[in-house]
Formats: sequence, C-alpha cells, structure tokens
Amino acid sequence: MTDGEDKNRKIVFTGASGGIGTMTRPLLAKLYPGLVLSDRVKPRDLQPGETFVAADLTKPEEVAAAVHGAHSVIHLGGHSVEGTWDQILQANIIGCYNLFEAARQAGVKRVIFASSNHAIGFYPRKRRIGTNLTVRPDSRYGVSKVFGEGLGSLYSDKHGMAVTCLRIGNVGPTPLDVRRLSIWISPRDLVQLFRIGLEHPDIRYEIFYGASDNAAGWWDNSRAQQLGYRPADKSEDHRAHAEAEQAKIGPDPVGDLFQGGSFCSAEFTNDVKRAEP
Ligand code: 15L
Repeated sequence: MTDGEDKNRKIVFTGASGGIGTMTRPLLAKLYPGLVLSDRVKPRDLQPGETFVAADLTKPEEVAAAVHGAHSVIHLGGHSVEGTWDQILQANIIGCYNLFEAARQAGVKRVIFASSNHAIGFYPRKRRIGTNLTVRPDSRYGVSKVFGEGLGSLYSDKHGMAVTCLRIGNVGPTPLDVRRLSIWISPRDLVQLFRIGLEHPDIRYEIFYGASDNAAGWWDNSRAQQLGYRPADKSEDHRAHAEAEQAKIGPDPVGDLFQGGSFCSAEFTNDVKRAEP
C-alpha cells in the first residue's frame, strides 16, 4: 500500500479530542508514532509522548501553526452534527477553508477530509448508491460536508494535493440502531481507510464511504476496495443489539424513509412523495 514516502513524515490529526478522534487515536498512534494531535481543547487522555497543538479552526494563524511542517493532515475537526447556520459557518465552512488553505501554504501533500453520510442523506433507503452521483445533503451540516468535498476537489485539481474524502457513516464499537446497521463502521475499519488515504500512491481525489462490511449497506464502496480496503467488521454481528435499541426509539415516518434518518425529518416541511424519488 505504501508509496515509499518518508515514514517519519509529520501527520496532523485535527478533531483529536472528539468522538472519532478518541476512538481512532490509539490505533493510529501505533501505525504512525509521532502523530501530532490538534483540537480546541486538549484530549483528556493525552498519553506521554503524544504531541498536542491547540488550534481553533476559525483562526487562520492557529491553523497555520498546527499544520506547519506537516506532510499529511487527517481533518476531523469541526461541528459534527446539525447546528445553527452560524455554528456550521464558523466551524465547517470557514474552518474547513482555513484548514485547506493553511495546508496548501505549508506544502501539505495529503489531506483526509471527514465528510459524512449526511452529504447524501436524502437518498431513499431503498436505493443503493455509489459516489458518482449528485449529492443530496439532508441538513446544513450535510451541506458543509459537500462544501468540504468541493474544497478537496479544488485543492487536488489546482494544487496537486492528494485528497481523500470519507463519507463516514457512524463510528462506534457497535451499531446503535437499525439505520446504523447499514452505515456503521468500526474504529479499526476507519483507520484502514485513513491509511489508504495517507499512503496509497494512486490517490489524487477520492470519495470513499466510511462503512464496515455491512450486509444491510446502501453504498457501493468499490473504489475503496480497489485501493485495498478490506473491512474486518460486519454490522450483522450486532443485529440483535441494534434491533433492541431500535425498539426503544420508535418510528420516524419521514426519517425512516431516508438514509440520513432524523437529519432528514428535522425541520422537514416537504411532502415525502416529492422528496423520495
Ligand atoms: C454524522 O455525520 C455525525 O457526525 C454523527 O454524530 C452521527 O450523527 C452520524 O453522522 C450518523 O448519521 O449516525
């Protein structure tokens, strides 16, 4: 998988204190000793030997200091659910721009951008989709992820950055409900995708789905597989747990039709028949 780049290259990991950061950091640390962690607040469980650089994504000078001298960036930082327009604008639009621009100025070669299933959340659950079709964001948050994918494409075409966008489903030890049986990814499978983005020689601009080997999945992830992705985990192993959790939640007549679930039903004023095709 490796492209023979310097193994001592500096890799910066934004959003290191968040949920996904906390779950994947220990696995990444084994693969990439010397990983530089960044976030607004220091991870509570910072290990001896781990480096941390505080940075607020809305402050270009702090982002520039965080990525200084980096070869690659894994960009997980930002607002990770739906929010007010101002929250999304600051953290995910301005913040994402600041990150790509600071990376360009620092000569960063590779960026992995944490996109989300909410970039395509309005596709109905009955459709299987790949990555070569129109986006259908389900929230302001989803639109911000489309923006990040667009920035990645721009910086790849215009500046030669190798950019990998991961449309992440839901990361955790187990799928949380029936919808997550289709979109779940284990931390170790996500790290496998990070690794492809950091190392594969053929990456120019890629969009992969961040999903494990889910029999109930909605996404064609063949490009990731072509570049070596071999998910180790399957959501079916956790079906009983997911169904038991689902029973506690109850139906969502709009959200249950669409891949994005409750992100679709929130603030929904359309007629489902118009939204669903
Ligand atoms: C996401 O993009 C969010 O970051 C995460 O918190 C979950 O809501 C996930 O999507 C999901 O769709 O389950």
